[in-house]
Amino acid sequence: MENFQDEKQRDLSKNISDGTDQFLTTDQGVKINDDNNSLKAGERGPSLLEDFILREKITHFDHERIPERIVHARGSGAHGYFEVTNPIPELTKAGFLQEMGQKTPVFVRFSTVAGSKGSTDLARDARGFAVKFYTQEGNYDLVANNIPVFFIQDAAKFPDLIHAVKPEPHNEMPQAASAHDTFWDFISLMPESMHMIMWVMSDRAIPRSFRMMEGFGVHTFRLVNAKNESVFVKFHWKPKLGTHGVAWDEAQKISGKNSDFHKEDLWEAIESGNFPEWELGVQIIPTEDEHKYEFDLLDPTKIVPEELVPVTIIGKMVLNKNPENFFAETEQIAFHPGHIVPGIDFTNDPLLQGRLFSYTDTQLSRLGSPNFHEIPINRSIAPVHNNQRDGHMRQEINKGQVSYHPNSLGGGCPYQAMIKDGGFSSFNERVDAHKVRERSESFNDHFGQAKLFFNSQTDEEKSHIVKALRFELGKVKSSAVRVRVLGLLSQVDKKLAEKVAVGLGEKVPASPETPMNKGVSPENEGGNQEPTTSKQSVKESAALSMIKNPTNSPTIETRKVAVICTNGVSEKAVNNIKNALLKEKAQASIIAPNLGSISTDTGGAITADFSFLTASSVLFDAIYVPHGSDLSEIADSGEVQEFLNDAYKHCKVIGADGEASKIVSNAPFIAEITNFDSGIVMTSEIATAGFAKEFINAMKMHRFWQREPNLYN
Ligand code: HDD
Repeated sequence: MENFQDEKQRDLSKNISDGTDQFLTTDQGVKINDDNNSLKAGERGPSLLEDFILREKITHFDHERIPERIVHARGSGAHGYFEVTNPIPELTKAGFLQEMGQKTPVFVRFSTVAGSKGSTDLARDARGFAVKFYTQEGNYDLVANNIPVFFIQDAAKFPDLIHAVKPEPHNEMPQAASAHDTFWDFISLMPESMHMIMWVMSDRAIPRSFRMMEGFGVHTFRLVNAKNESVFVKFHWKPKLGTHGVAWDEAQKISGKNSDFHKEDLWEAIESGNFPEWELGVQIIPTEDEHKYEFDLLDPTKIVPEELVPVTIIGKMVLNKNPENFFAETEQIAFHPGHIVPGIDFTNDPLLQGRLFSYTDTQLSRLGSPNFHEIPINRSIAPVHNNQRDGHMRQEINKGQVSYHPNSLGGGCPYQAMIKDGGFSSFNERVDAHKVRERSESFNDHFGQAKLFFNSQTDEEKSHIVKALRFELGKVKSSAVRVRVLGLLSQVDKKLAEKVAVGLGEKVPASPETPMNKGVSPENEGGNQEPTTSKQSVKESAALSMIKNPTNSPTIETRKVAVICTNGVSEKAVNNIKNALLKEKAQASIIAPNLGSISTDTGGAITADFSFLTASSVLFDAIYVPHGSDLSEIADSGEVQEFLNDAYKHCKVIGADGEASKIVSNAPFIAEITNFDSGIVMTSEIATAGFAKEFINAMKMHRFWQREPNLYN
């Protein structure tokens, strides 16, 4: 079909309702004459039951809420398209991956995991990265996270994991936080979680933006080609803007200043035409290599290091349209790892197998009916015909006498599709085994890749992990739990455990306490579940570090700079930086003591975007104080000091030129700094191109983490 990219928008347009220039009506289409007063017996009398307008309005209101998702309740969504840049027909028959330049509409929902719908975007947490591809062969969902591994190996533990991380049941605290006893109690007894723990304690768990996150399908899936040959595959999304995080202190402050920080960032980027973009990569593992590695491909707590199997880019995804309506689209979208199309198939990963049950099941209580596939955002673009019938809120009007197969009365319709006609057939993997409630011994290495991850981090990143663990475990009241976790950490890296222990005032146990000799289920009679650490064939992997990540290209596209201005500011200096930033597709916002206009040195006026009351350093990537801005005019408030102080503390670029450079250098805490790093850009000259260039080059470094004391040293 021509321009298939827009097919989902055409499909959705059938349901879009626009009240512009229309009368207000009841749900039955009756025009309403008075929407302000209920019907009463006399103007001061009681309301009348017969007031169908009042009853309808209030009844609808009373039932507006639906249950939030049990996990991933808080999300932000966007429309876009996926484009093939490197077709792989030799590997898969999936129709949407066959031709160069082929475009498929998508809807993406990003989410936090643990928090409620109204919680903060900046919680320390994994992020959901779920993509629905509306392909011509039906919907394909890649229900991914921004972390390539998971806490647990078997879906049987998922309810326990989520119960442990959610607010504690007796007092419903804390919200959107893993820093509490039940979470760490569970983790301390689940050595298999150690690899994922390393990731969630890293800055991956506090992204700068959804647009600056990687995405991972986690499980090993299968691709199947037209000859019914299969390979294993791991999916990767690589963001065009690089993978970046914020500082933990900053994350906590953002949560107070703007808990919609990520939601707003995504929305504004799309509204301003800065369409977020990711490449889709695949790691292909031939079937014969299934047992080649020191880890099991079916174990979702393991990655396949890129050094062993490189990532091949096959396409890109661009998000170019915000939803019309949050509830109708972002809230009602229903993802499911079981929504696959011919050419893609599952593996026996026990976590994936359990997910295949859970997702449809949860929609039944969340969306209330097996007809959730008919909701516009969930509706397939490919035609849907089957003998599923009726149920709450059924939209489709199925014609005819028959609703069963096989039938003769309906001419055998709808009929089954041959494989050559695109009929789905599962990959005919041979399975010959005893029924057992056991875990494979090949899943026992719980520390090898946790070590690999930790060893792949820079010193600054290791220090952040120490700090995160000190924070998280520092909130845990039970000393026994803290010590058990230290025992597990010591299996990953002894020094890491010791450094964390210092912050907790605890001692690392000489030998790990409970779980080491017992495994996941001590009572289990079958199988050896003794945790092990396999020798890793890859010792370090740059792709695991956000700082060393080879895909991070130096760009400041869409980054935000706070330009601090007071009356008398140099117009030339402001325009110099604004224009230079614009060329790099970054943005400058004017922050002033008050909203309204500021007079410039040339008698002109600049409009303030924010006042100090409505802005904060944590909402920006860098700060610039232009020549002519007289901070002493506003210094009393302490707000400017806080602005600069936070920017420094969060390792951001601070720039000032002309007279402002003297004022900033003399600011109390900056005056104490003995060694300026290249993130502090000061010059006594005014508005030079060289200054703007230096400022922008510093911003391209993202952060100057070396400013912080290193807790791992
Ligand atoms: Fe899940 C939602 C990702 C394991 C059960 N999951 C959900 C979403 C994402 C993931 C991104 C939000 C989708 C949306 O935006 O609507 N989940 C994952 C990943 C996992 C994973 C990457 C491990 C590799 N999940 C997992 C397990 C189970 C579930 C093991 C259950 C056995 N997940 C659910 C769920 C949710 C869900 C309860 C809640 C809302 C929903 O499905 O639609 O069924």
